[in-house]
Amino acid sequence: MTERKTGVVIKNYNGYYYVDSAGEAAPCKLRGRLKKERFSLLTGDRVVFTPPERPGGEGCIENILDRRNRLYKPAIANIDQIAMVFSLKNPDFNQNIADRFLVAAEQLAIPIIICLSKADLLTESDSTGRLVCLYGKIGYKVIKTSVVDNTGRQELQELLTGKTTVFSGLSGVGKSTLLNSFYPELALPTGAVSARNNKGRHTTRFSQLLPAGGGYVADTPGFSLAETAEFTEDALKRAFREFTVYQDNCRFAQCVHLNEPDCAVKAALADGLINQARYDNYCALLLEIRTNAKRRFK
Ligand SMILES: Nc1nc2c(ncn2[C@@H]2O[C@H](COP(=O)(O)OP(=O)(O)OP(=O)(O)O)[C@@H](O)[C@H]2O)c(=O)[nH]1
Ligand SMILES: [Mg+2]
Ligand SMILES: [Zn+2]
Repeated sequence: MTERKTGVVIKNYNGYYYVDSAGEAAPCKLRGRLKKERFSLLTGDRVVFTPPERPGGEGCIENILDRRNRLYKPAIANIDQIAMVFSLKNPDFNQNIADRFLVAAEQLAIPIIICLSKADLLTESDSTGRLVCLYGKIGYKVIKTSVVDNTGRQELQELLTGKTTVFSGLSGVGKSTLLNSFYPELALPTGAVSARNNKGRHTTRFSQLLPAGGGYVADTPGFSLAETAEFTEDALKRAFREFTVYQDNCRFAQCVHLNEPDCAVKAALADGLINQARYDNYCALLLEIRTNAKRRFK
C-alpha cells in the first residue's frame, strides 16, 4: 500500500489532475466516490492523494480539503496574493486602468502587490515617485521593478517566497519577463509589444500553478480582472480604501460622495487629502454601476 500524502493541484490537463507534493507533480485521477458527489476541483486546491505506485503510473485523489478563496478568471484556489503589474512605460501607465483593476481585485479580499514595471524606461524626473507615494499611502505594497537594471528585484522575490502568487495585468506589461528573471527554469514565452495582436498570441490557456521559490506562481496571459467584476455601490465605496477614514463624518450614512451636502470625502478632496484622479475614477465607476443597474431593470 502506498502512503497517502497531501498536495496541491497545479494543473488539470489531458484528463489528469497534476498534484504537487514536495516538488514532484504526479498525474492523478479522482476517486470514483468524489466524481459522484457534487464537487469542484480547481487548480490550487489542496488534496489528499495516493501517489502512483511506480514512476510513470497514475495516482488517485482521495479527498479535497477546504478552500480558502478562489479566483474565477483564471480559476485558481487558495491564493495568498495578487501581483498586479502595471508598466510605467510601453504600454504607459494609465491610472484609470490601474484603479479599475484595483477595485476589481479588492472584491476578492486577497492581498495585492502593485508592481510598477519597466522602471528603466523612465527617468527620475518622471512621475514614478508620485505614483509610488500615492498608492503606498493608500495602503498598497508598491514595488518599482525593472529586469534591465534589477530595480525591486530582491524586494519582490522575498515577497514571493513560499507564497502562492497570481500575476495579473494587461498584455505586454512584462509579467512573464519578471517571472523568468526570478525563475529562469520556468522559461515562459515573452514577446515584444509590437509583435502582438489583440488575440491569439497567448500560449497558456488553462490555469496552472508553477512551483517556484518554495511556493507557486501563476502567469496569467493578458489577464483582466476588470472584465469579470460586478460589484455594488457599497463594494465600490469600500474599494477606495482611502475614503473610508472620512466617510463616517459625511452627513448621510449612505452618502456616495457625489452631490450630497456635507460630504467629508469631498471636503478631504478639497483639502488635497484625496487624490483628484482617484476621486474622478471613483465617480466614473459609480456612474457605470448605476447605468448598468438601470439597463438590467428595463
Ligand atoms: N525595458 C524593459 N522592457 C521590459 C521589462 N520587462 C518586460 N519588458 C519587455 O516588455 C515586453 C513584454 O513582456 P512580456 O513579459 O511578454 O509581457 P506579459 O505581461 O507577459 O504579456 P502577455 O503574456 O501578453 O500578457 C517584452 O518585449 C519584454 O522584453 C523591463 O523591466 N524593462
Ligand atoms: Mg506573458
Ligand atoms: Zn460623502
